[in-house]
Amino acid sequence: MNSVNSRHPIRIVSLYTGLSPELIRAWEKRYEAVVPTRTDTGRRLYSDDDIERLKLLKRASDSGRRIGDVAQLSVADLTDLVRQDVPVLADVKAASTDEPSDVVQLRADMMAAIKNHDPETLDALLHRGSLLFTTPTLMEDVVAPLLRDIGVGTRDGSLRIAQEHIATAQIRTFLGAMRPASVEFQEAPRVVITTPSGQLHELGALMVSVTCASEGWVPIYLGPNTPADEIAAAALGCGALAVGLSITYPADDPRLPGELRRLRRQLPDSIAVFIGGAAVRESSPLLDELKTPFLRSLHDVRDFLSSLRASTEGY
Ligand code: B12
Repeated sequence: MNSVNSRHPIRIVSLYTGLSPELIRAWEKRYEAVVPTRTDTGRRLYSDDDIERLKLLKRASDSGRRIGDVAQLSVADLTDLVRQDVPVLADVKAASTDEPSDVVQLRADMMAAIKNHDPETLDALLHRGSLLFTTPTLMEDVVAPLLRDIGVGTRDGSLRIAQEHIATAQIRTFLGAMRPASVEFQEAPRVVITTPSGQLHELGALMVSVTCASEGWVPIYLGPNTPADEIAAAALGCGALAVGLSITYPADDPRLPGELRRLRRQLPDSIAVFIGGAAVRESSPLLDELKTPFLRSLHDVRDFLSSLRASTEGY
């Protein structure tokens, strides 16, 4: 490796790749996936090639590859593998609902901790998840299904409200602490994230924030239940390129269409608005009217942000 070219500290690498610093260090320690040069004081410095390699490893891991199986492949072999995996993965997902056993086990352990009224163990398991999986996988395959199971549990009586509250509070704290990686990076594009007035469920919005940060954006998180005028003022005030909204419940709030229209009216066309969440339907005339794409999942957020970035940066 060319040491002159090794100039990126781990926080910046985390920003570019969407991998947490902990996961990058764990992949180095366990598999020597990428071994950076060190400064005289022992700080890690990564080259552009290292970043490229880590991005490919992340794609392979997102496709379900075990990192130990791919860590030693050359960049050319990794590129081929990642290309092959895209159609294969789509077929596998269409054909089967089987989940990897480590995901299922982690969720089961988390649910056991919740049933034991044990937020510390839940927190430790969430951190373990952040070392095992990339951010979108942790959100889509672990945290979101866990929250759905919690919702089912409180409905069928297998979980008490207090257990749901323990879980929600811990997950909220965990997600809130996952976002700072990009905040120091002044040139990164900004995205304002919130839920509109009347929408009190905020974990979807927090997951969108974490996903944006893992894609190299700086999320400006406003918390839940924000009036349209305030969202618009925040977006204009911080020079955001986009506003992301999460809508969970209620789906039929009569104030909501007016709020969304009011927001869109106050923003210039250069600021994109994207909306998602359990209460948003694909063929909604309101989305068409607002010229807002329907995004189903956090994976869609990633694709949306990269196309937005490409269109605004002209590459
Ligand atoms: C935690 C929780 C609460 C907490 C919220 C705390 C907080 N700080 O957010 C509290 C206790 C306050 C609460 C209150 C209530 N809740 Co509640 N709650 C939940 C629970 C368990 C999790 C919600 C959550 O955060 N889900 C996780 C998110 C991440 O899931 P999601 O919205 O599906 O998001 C996914 C996608 O949609 C997408 N996504 C989300 N946002 C976005 C945004 C973009 C841009 C994109 C692209 C994608 C995207 O990504 C996620 C991952 O795949 C759900 C159960 C469930 N099934 O979700 C019930 C649930 C949402 N609650 C429900 C209800 C009924 C209530 C109450 C009315 C209960 C009551 N009787 O008081 C109140 C209503 C409060 C109010 N006025 O709004 C119902 C809603 C039923 C419905 N849809 O009609 C649910 C589904 C539980 C159930 N009964 O099955 N709740």
